[in-house]
Amino acid sequence: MTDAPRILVVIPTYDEREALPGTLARLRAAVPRADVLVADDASPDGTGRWADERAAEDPAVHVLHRRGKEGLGPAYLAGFRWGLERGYEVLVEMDADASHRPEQLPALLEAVAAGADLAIGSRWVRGGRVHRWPLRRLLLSRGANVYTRLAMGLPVHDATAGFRAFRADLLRSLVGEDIASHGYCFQVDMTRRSVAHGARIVEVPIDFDERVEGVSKMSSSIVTEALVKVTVWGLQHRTQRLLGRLGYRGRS
Ligand SMILES: Nc1nc2c(ncn2[C@@H]2O[C@H](COP(=O)(O)OP(=O)(O)OP(=O)(O)O)[C@@H](O)[C@H]2O)c(=O)[nH]1
Ligand SMILES: [Mg+2]
Repeated sequence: MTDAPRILVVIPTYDEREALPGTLARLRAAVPRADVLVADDASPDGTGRWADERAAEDPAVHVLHRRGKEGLGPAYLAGFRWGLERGYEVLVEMDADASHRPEQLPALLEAVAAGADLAIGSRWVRGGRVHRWPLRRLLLSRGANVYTRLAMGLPVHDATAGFRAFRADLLRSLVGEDIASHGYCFQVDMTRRSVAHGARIVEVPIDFDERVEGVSKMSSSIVTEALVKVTVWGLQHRTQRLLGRLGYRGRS
């Protein structure tokens, strides 16, 4: 990688007309050298149209229009493919709702520059904080991460985090795989696949802010998908470990 890698921040959006303008302005100010791709799922509130107008004014801003709401995972995968095809060397995930502070992106980029293949903006390492979250959300995130760690043995404290920077080489291997996760578990899926690839993963403490504009897309089906998949992956992980101990190495 060169001294100044080409950076693309992918922001998936669905009905973020209220939140996106502020997030984008902060991002462009915080890391002016990063390009931005808004991956919009045909938001009924006109987010995609607004992003087009913004892109016409600012050559660093791009928009990927998708046909309809398919969830976070497919929007990110499409955004990553778009970026990899265009030669970006570091690709970033960030929410539109300013829960991830653009001002903290440089810390993630520094971790990648220092050798990480994947830098995760983590709420659940020393120095990480969550602001203005109701107890219910705190328990859900904390519980999901403890369960994920125990079930799957992942060496990561915030496996559901959505503020991440990937080195392109790692991401190129991941997007070639069959990733079918839609909601939160997309993040867990990407984490476990990164671990399986032997990626160097660094967790960087961040401040996570509750959204103040727009509405959450969190739903019970997203939580259920995550619970079911993490349980299945956890069982697979344990079975493989057991078979390994018994001397079965599987096909290679
Ligand atoms: N393109 C696309 N983006 C989505 C979809 N669902 C959620 N997003 C975006 O993904 C990001 C995270 O979604 P949020 O609604 O903030 O979900 P969350 O952060 O888990 O929930 P809150 O903490 O309640 O905000 C936001 O930028 C959303 O607009 C989707 O189906 N398609
Ligand atoms: Mg959010």
